[in-house]
Amino acid sequence: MGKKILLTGFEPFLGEPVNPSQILLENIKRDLTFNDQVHTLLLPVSFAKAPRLVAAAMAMQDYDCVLMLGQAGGRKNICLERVGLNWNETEKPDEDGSTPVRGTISSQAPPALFTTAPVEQWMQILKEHQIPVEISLSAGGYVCNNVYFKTLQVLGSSPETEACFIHVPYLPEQAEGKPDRPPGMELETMLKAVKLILSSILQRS
Ligand code: PCA
Repeated sequence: MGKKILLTGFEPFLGEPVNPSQILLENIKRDLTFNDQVHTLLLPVSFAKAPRLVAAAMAMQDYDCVLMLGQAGGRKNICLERVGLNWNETEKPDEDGSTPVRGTISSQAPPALFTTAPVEQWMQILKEHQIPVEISLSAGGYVCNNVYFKTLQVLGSSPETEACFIHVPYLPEQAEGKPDRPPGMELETMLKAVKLILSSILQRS
């Protein structure tokens, strides 16, 4: 039986017209190479809804990997997130208008959960293709980290599934209008990175 991957991305948030992770998701969804084996799921930027939608998708099907994409404006590289922190810390509301209280996500869980995905190997593959990439030790304190942590928590009971969060920079057109001139990355480069990682997972025996 072929491997199955759940690929998630996010809707735009905090006034941005687009979210590169949504565009990446739509491109993969249209790509016949991945059609059968990669299921896509678009998430709202909501502390309440996003983790539940991922957990519900995981309960419907056994996935070999849950790969989550999100935008991290200001970063310059593709960031392979190693850690989901058991902590919410943000002053920015989500798209439901809700701002979580600063503090632990789950009192019964450890302070951090680590990915079991082979992020060093993925970094190497991307570097071989001259794609700017790094392993990051923080997915932030907002919705992405929250979903990542909760997904790793769900997976605690099924170690045969791996999960990893990948943050991507702004697209050049998002970066352009901003006063602090944050870095941008071409969609083509991001898409190549995601495809290389998907292919690497699907080819693994
Ligand atoms: N990035 C945000 C939430 C949605 C997204 O794409 C984050 O890094 O938390």
